[in-house]
Amino acid sequence: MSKIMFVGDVHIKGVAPASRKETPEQYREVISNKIKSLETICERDNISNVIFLGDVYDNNTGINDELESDIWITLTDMRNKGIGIYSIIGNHDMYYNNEKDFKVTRLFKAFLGNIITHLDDLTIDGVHIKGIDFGKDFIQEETYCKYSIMVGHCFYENERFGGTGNGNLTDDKCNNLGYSAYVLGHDHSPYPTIKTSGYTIIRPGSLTRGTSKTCNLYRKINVAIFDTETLEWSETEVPSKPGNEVFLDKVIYNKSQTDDINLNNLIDELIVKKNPDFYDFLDENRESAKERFKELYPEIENILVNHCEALGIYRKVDNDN
Ligand SMILES: [Mn+2]
Repeated sequence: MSKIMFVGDVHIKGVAPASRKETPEQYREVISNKIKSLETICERDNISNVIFLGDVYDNNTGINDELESDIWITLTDMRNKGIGIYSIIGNHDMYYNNEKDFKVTRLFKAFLGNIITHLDDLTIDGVHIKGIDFGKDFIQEETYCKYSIMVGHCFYENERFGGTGNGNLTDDKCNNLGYSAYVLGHDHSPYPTIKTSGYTIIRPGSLTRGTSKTCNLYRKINVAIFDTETLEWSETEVPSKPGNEVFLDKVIYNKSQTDDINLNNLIDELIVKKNPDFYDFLDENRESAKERFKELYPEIENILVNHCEALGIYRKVDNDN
């Protein structure tokens, strides 16, 4: 019998998100140390498998080679100690959500190099675990294991903020699919465990804090732990600095001003209608928006772009080469 750790979006990238204080070098150290913390927790708590919930990498923003090597060193060390490392594919593990080019991504190389195993079907101590990559059809549970877990990269009951189709798991779908538990990445906010008579929903939240939205200012970083013997879920904290030490002061200090921006209206106009020209709009209005929002602007653009990307709306890129 053993314990399995589930880790939310890591978003490995070469530079800090706009809202954070760190220099690129410092931020890379933060990420590298987070992965090392996972190793420490696995050893301390006798955890034999780690499953990433997708968006291990943030391919769109650029990754530093040295950082990637540091992470591979830690993950290889874990594998050498007998710890299994698995992941599904998130939208940011691809370039601009483009499945066709998955072969050039960091996660593909990690799969190929046997650093991370692509999670498809896995059975540990009689517990069936099914991985569903971003955007793929959910697959009905058909094994007769004592407990079954679907691992997905999608929202849960979040139609209001753009979760549609395979991007949104609903209670109806959970009932029909028939798993004992659903563990989801993609949504970076952590949520309390939801337990119905039929199933359990686990959303640990992202391992890194990309935006200084209120929940990130105050939250702790957790990973979810499943015990294959007791079939119980728990949370374990991953060491992190308090929000006010990692986010830029001006962002925190001016927090109340961001309330005036009315993101809901912006989102209604720009995103729910799935305006394909969102990025044109952003580019055309950047200068006037900077004048209006001053030093808050990078954070605002960050939130909007993250939101669009979470919904699968990406900046068009030239695919000539
Ligand atoms: Mn995602």
